[in-house]
Amino acid sequence: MTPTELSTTAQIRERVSKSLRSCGVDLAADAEATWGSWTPITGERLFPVTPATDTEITMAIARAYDAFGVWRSTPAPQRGALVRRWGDLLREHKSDLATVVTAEVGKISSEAQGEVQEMIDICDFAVGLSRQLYGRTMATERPGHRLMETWHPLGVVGVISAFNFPVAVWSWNTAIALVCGDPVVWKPSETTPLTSLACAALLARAVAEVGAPADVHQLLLGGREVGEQLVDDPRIALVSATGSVAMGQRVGPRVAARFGRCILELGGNNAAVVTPSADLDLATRAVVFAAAGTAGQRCTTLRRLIVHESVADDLLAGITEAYAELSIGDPFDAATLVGPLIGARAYEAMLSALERARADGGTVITGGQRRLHRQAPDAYYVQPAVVRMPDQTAVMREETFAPILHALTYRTHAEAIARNNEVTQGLSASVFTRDQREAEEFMAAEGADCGIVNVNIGTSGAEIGGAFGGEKHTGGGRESGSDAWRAYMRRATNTVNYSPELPLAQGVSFL
Ligand code: UN1
Repeated sequence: MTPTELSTTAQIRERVSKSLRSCGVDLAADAEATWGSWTPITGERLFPVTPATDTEITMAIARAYDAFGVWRSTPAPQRGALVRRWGDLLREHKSDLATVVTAEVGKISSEAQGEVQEMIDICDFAVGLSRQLYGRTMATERPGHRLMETWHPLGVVGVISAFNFPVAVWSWNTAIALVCGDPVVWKPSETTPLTSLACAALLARAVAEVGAPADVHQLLLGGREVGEQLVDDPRIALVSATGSVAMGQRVGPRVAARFGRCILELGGNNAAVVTPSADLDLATRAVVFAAAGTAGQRCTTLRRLIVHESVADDLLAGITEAYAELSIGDPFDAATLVGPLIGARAYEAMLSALERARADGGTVITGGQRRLHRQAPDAYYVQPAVVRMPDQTAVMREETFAPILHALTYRTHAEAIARNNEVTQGLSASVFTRDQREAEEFMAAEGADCGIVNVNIGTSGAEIGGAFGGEKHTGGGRESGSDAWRAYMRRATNTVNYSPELPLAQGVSFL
């Protein structure tokens, strides 16, 4: 498609500063800072911001830890009242936040709005949850006894979030942690400082308005050193980290060594199986959104297409046709479907993955070219690519955070499931079929080994009501809906004897 004119950096700055002011962020104080925010739309600098110093990091953790003392004894429905107010403010500032997300991440407006909607939705969920932090009462083997469990706040939660979902993932953790009675210390991606300032300002306003402890949420801008302090500090009871497998491999053992808890949301390398009975039109649309949407930069992005040999040519022809129609350009333009990659490294990773795929005998059937580089030499727009692969080679087993869809053919359903499962990552998988037997097999114990398994929808775009996360090298963590809240609380098993006797469990006799 013909590329549109890009917004200028000055225009983006103007939009961002208007949105930030509306959210209550005043950037003036940071005017001299050397660190800062960039926009992938033009590849140019937006605004300088100041990272936290070591002392500020330590003090923020200490303040959150002190706030825990008050927050854990605040009744959960009152904690929910904070999240309700925060959700109202998010509704009011939905387009402000979406503007900053688009500016810093390059996500198209509709997806940026959708991401803010995830925040609003998780707030609604968490408000309801604040009256439903249920424990069970179990049958006890002893007369005159009661056996039950209670759920208590856990402690301070450290949230380390990634650039690609700079607000949603933080809000899943924060809304749930807050109703569970846990203060939050947030280290956002270095790529999205302005987005996080806007989010933190709105939450701070809600905190002040409802009279919650002022230190219940702390934002720490900075690089790796911030994350490392959160990982090593014993006052951080739970580290919830989203990022690469390599990051998780560093974080997991360090937190475990001090017996802290971790929720890890790491890489995905998600596949869709398209069977002979699939509705090919529907599958094509779903595949194109899942593979090319967000410029291939979701952890749930579809990266592997496992298609039955009898429908492969038809399906790939349809996908290629749809790819040719994708408008690539300014994510602020309502007609754009694919915005820029986050930066040069993502582009280089895409080029090198395509080269490796070719060397393995793959054929690039569409895409891979850079776009708009004359207009914006420091920005990285690409034509999403589809590569037909002869086999699931090494490059296809790795996650490349760019819009490359690798396509393979299969013959039997069992083979398709085996292909889905033979990578190390286990986040999300889909099957497109009208055959109930195939759909059920794909979701069964011997089926897809991922945390999210879908039928007739793509691998991305999960709703907040379900638990979000994946198996194997994806890290095993679960966030967001269902009973993911339990990871943010500690369970106490209580046995109460209301009889005058002292019967011992397992029939043991003593004294
Ligand atoms: C991520 O890419 O880190 O399911 C999160 C989805 C979104 C969240 C993705 N709701 O695609």
